[in-house]
Amino acid sequence: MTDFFQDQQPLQFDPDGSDLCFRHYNPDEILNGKRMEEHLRFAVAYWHSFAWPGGDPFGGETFERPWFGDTMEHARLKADVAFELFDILGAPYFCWHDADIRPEGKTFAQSRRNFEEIIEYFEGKMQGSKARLLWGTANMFSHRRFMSGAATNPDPDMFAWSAATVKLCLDATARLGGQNYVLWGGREGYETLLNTDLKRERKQAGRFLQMVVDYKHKIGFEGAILVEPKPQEPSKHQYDYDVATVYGFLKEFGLEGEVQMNIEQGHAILAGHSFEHELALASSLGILGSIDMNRNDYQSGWDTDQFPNNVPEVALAYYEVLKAGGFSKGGTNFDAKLRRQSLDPIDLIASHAGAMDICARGLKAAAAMLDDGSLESMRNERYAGWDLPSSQQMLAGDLASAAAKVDAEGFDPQPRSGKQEILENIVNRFV
Ligand code: XLS
Ligand code: NI
Ligand code: NI
Repeated sequence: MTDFFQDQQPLQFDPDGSDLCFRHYNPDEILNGKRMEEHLRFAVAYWHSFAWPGGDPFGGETFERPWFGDTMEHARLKADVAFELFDILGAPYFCWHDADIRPEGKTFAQSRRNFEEIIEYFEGKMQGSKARLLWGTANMFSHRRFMSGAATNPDPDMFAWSAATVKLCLDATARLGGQNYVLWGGREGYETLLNTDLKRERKQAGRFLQMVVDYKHKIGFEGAILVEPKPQEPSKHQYDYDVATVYGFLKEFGLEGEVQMNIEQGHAILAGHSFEHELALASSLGILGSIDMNRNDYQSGWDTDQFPNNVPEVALAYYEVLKAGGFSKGGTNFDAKLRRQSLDPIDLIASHAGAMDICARGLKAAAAMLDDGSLESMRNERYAGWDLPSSQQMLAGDLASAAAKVDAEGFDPQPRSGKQEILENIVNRFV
């Protein structure tokens, strides 16, 4: 036991309780036949909560954590505190990058030894905790060696380095029983087209992902491989721009049945979409895997990674998740960080607890909307004409036979209301 959280006891569900408790998140409450904990599958993100020092483009570290430093002792202390937070929150999952959990070595071999030692330490910690691994991933964007990309690097040696890194992280994810493995290509993009060969870089990225999928099958990893789209930041342009773009890429490389999406709220906003747009599209394409829950500041235009606090937005997101049948391997990862003035250990607990409550409220609203059925019945009614056998015949036929319909006597399609305001009023009854 460390003294970081000063004996803070696990948070309880208590709708009328004091400051530190859950008022809405009741893991055991049944919604649509499933416990709330199993619907939401919350994960704590190691990088924001334990590795991020509180810097911004104008200033450095504000957090002075006792585990900041580059020794294995620091890394173990970090893990001790992390598991204490998972237990205080009752978080069923956590997520990491290799670079969050181990000190960087002087060589690849040294980094690998550090990493494997920590993975073993995690195995021990997981025996005494209910926290499981939602996903692992490789940080192939922070170190300067990745500045020109990982798999898309103009230097083939960096492709090899990236292959070794992902292999290591995928092996560790499998060893810890991870539910998914995520690839987010922070540097897989360009800063200027003047030095970039788009055709080569796309092919390298496609081959790399095929190799990752082959390796997953080779080692018998049962988790899902997820790509996380983002349009820009840190690169000026990132290749995995949004769900639609990634789907086209997966099709080109024959991976659409193998790879799903990890969709992040803030990235959807950066791409000019709503979160529910990205979720609905992924669900309609059969590639909805998992979500990174956070929010951006709508005025600032970059990935501010704040904890969620908008119930109506979160409700519409979970509505799409529920309609898609809920998460199977995926979950709700808080890819969110404290504000840099939030220095106290209690801020780390309160931020997650509040976010878990917001998600619980959103999920309850979503389940109630689905249960009520008005939205779905109005949507179905709007398309009812397409359920007629003659309409389906038209779809199966050719252009000339579709065109022939208009020759029937009195054929005169009438516009009908889209009922947007009525639908919005319905949503507002639930959120
Ligand atoms: C950054 C991404 C990153 C991924 C994991 O914007 O959200 O944190 O989720 O590499
Ligand atoms: Ni992000
Ligand atoms: Ni993310």
